[in-house]
Amino acid sequence: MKPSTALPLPPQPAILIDSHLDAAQERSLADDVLDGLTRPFKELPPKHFYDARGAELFDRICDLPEYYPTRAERSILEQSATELAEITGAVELVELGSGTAAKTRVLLDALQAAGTLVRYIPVDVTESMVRDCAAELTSEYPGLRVHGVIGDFERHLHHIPPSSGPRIVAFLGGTIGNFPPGSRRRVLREIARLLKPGDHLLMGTDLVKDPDVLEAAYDDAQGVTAEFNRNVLHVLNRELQANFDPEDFDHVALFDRENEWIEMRLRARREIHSHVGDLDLAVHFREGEELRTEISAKFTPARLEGDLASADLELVRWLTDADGQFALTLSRPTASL
Ligand code: AVJ
Repeated sequence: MKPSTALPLPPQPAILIDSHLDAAQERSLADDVLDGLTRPFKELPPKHFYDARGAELFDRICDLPEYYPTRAERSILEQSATELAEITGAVELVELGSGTAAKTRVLLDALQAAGTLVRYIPVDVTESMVRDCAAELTSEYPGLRVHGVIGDFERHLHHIPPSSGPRIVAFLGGTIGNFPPGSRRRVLREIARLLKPGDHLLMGTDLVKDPDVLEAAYDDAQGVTAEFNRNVLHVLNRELQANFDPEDFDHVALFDRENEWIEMRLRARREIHSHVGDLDLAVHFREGEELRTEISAKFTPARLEGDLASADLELVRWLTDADGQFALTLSRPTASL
């Protein structure tokens, strides 16, 4: 072989991590509490479930017999990963809300086998998750570069590094369903801005089905989801010096048939006078009064196509599991006229 005359390039570090968490993140909890707990119908956004304990409870939910979405989505990925790698030819995978990246490995394996994989870009608010998965994946996939972004996908998408070739942006698990319809379209439009021609969005969404099946998935027999729901009160107690007794609240999960979404609520078992220390805020619950903690929208193909179209995305593949419970969609920027 002819000796190269080019100067050796500085070695690319296998792992890069950017953190965008700052005081503004704590501010967001305080603002959401101030806003949400003083409304006529009390409400908190679901993103505050996920402290270390909440993330662990969510992992346990994923293993529950009643909670089918995780298993269904994984089975679709296992079925289709090779085809997805072929269609996209992706050199990099951006994953929004990457968590433990458990299902991600199925995709990385397929991209690795196709010989295109260069870089993985996990985006998550939980710093330890991003760092641990970067360390694990660089050792499991020799040559893989990981550029982790510690941040909130509602606020920090513009910090995602520019693409270095065909990219898949993955938004798995059905998390898009946490946004009510208007915000959902705004979030999708922002995500679509990460895509250039030739890039793809791979998104998981739970599907409309028998309400009994849906309600059981959010109200399991072991009470893990109830604990997950009450965890938001533990977060308020710790982060904002509140004095809620989580056991004063019942877990409620119901399917809203008109809106086709699951709602989780915490219902006061008795009249409650509590206090949020850091905000010097008095919070009153009547007996039976409810705090809405999550909506989880369930989709039909038509709803999903409408949402994608509003973000100038067109469907490339609609993939479901054998029981038709969950959908994984591959879409791409609509070719401009
Ligand atoms: C992580 C938002 C997809 O909505 O199914 C699980 C969260 N809440 N059980 C969902 C959740 C209750 C989950 N997502």
